Amino acid sequence: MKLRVILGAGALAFTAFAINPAFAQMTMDHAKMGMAVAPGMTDGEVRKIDKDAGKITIKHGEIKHMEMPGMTMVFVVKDKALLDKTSVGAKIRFMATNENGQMTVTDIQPAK
Ligand SMILES: [Cu+2]
Repeated sequence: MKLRVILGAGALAFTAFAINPAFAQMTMDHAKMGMAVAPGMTDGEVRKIDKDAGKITIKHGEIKHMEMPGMTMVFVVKDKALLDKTSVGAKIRFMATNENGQMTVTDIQPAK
């Protein structure tokens, strides 16, 4: 008898999850992601380079594929060798990605 009550409560909880507005929202966001802008190079200017930490501070323009407005921020570089390709004050074009919540630069090219 007691087991039956527990099972009943479990089924109720599952139903509540299925009709939960947060769940519906999650599904909608996923659909929106499918229409997201394809990743592309972003314009920026190097403000600071920390080779030991593998970090670079970039004043960047809008990053459309990450829905991020222009700002100055610190990125982690995927490969520290990328930092040898540029210098403080340089105008660059770079590829930014979100790797497990960490804003990461995967490519740096000099701006033309
Ligand atoms: Cu930013």
